[in-house]
Amino acid sequence: MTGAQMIVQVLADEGVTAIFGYSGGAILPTYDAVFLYNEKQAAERGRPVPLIVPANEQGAGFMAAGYARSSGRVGVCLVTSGPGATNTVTPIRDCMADSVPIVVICGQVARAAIGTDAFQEAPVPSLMGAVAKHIFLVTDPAKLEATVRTAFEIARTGRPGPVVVDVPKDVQNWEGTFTGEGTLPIPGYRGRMLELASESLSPQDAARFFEMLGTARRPLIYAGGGVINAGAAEALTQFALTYGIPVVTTLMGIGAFDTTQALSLRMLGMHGAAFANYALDDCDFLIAAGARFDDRVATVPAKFAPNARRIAHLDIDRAEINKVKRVHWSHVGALADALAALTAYGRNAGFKPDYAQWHAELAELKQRYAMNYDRASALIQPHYVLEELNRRTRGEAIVTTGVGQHQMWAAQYCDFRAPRLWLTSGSMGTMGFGLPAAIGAQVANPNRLVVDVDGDASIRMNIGELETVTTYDLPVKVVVMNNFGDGMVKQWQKLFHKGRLSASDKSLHKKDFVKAAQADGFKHAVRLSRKEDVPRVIEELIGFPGPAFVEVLIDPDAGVYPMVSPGQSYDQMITGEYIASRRPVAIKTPGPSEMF
Ligand SMILES: Cc1ncc(C[n+]2csc(CCOP(=O)(O)OP(=O)(O)O)c2C)c(N)n1
Ligand SMILES: [Mg+2]
Repeated sequence: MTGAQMIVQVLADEGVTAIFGYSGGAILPTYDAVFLYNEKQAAERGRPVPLIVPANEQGAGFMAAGYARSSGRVGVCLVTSGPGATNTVTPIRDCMADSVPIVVICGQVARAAIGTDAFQEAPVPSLMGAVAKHIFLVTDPAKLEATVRTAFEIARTGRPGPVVVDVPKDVQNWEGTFTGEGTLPIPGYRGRMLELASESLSPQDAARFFEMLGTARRPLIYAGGGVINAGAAEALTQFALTYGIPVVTTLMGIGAFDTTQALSLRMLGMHGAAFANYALDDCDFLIAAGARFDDRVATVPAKFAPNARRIAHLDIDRAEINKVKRVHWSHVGALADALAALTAYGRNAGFKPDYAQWHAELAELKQRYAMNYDRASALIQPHYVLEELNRRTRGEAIVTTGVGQHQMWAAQYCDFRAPRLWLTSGSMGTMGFGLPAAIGAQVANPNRLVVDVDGDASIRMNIGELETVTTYDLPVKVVVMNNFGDGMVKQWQKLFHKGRLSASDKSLHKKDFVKAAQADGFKHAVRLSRKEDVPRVIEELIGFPGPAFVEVLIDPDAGVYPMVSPGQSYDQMITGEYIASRRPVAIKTPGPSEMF
């Protein structure tokens, strides 16, 4: 086999069902090998591995990410050297920051040309080394097969993340024997993984945990994306339901616990529900699971969970323990096992807490500080559109987003009954994520409803991928919330820059989104501009049997509330005009060091 054929065979052996990528000189041998592999599969009625070609490699990276986030399987991206590779830097960093497993295979110039500023040469190892979980430059062709296999192992194990394999063109053209097995010796990493696997929660640790839980009156689970990545949503749900412990999630943790459950308090943080943030303020025992106290949640670590006498933290990554907030109990290891062990320990010990008082307090918080918006407005409020969408999807659709206000409204107003349905760029907050992520998710889940709730500015970033949707006839539904600009930026400018809308207003921009979608082959592309049409237009969008697009002209001044400003504590949360507040607060302008 050639090196290129070995790469493709390992991808097939790893169960890869789609490759997202764009060809070019330095990766031509591997694209040819994909062609030959698929031709053979077709002839033998085997399983071809379809290639999905984006408009831009950034799109391919986010497609691989959408595939991985929605399925839990490793996404694969195949690109050429130089500009092909550098176009994937943003999705690679995005995957790293949100712990998403992808493998990116880049062509590289031939070994002899490396370092000569050859045509389409880029220093991929040093560029990607700074943003990926791991990077391999394959200089010894005899190690190519094992390297690609090892890339998958590293991407999916421990805290998942992106792995890059940089393969010089002459290594792809090299011929050798495919062994069908074997990985690289990576004793340090593998040793840590073995150690993690052996770290089961001891009865002593469980006993200490239940001592704390036993004295708590207001326990609260704070669940992050790690719960989803670890496949621990079911174990978390069992744990919460067994003892009646309410759950708040981070943006990344949405779906780790069914948002329609009575014990769900939805999302906390900068734009979390007021009742979630107040519950966090009130809790006396905080149980953090697969969450990392990031600055959009623990804005001021010292004032985060001020009444929690104890904090427990479960995570796969030891580096997260005590990183931001000092905790009193921690467990590093596989989350599902640890949560199941806690559930079992308490059951065996006959632990039957009574949190009725806490539940009553929370029910009141939920009612008094419920999400709300300007329902009487003649303009289309984005929240209303999302409520109508949610009525039809019933928490079972995959929803992707861009970044900005529309992302936060979707997080606040859509239900998610299971993990891996809510796909958003959390840590990096990358505009342009929504559309390609929806494509990847639809490829991984051909029979699911996939909706991209996007912003007018975010979708512009990867708008070329509209054509990718129709090229592959993917029934993705796109909802663009058009507020004629960078709404989230405008919101900050109104709050903190005296309303000077520097470079964020797009009301004079000329794009006709409907025509753009039509030009890219959408058979269903409409503009929604009247409030009374919202239910019908959403119904028609969801019901359309193929790619469908709607541009919604929303109230350009709609704001995202609640909002915890940088440098503020949860009790200083601004809830806006339509959500009640425990104590109405004047807006404080953050100092320069606190911005973003
Ligand atoms: C690639 C990238 N560039 C810049 C930003 C900074 N930013 C955050 S939100 C936002 C505005 C997004 O506008 P839009 O997509 O229309 O969403 P809206 O807030 O209007 O709903 C910007 C510019 C970003 N998050 N990502
Ligand atoms: Mg906008």
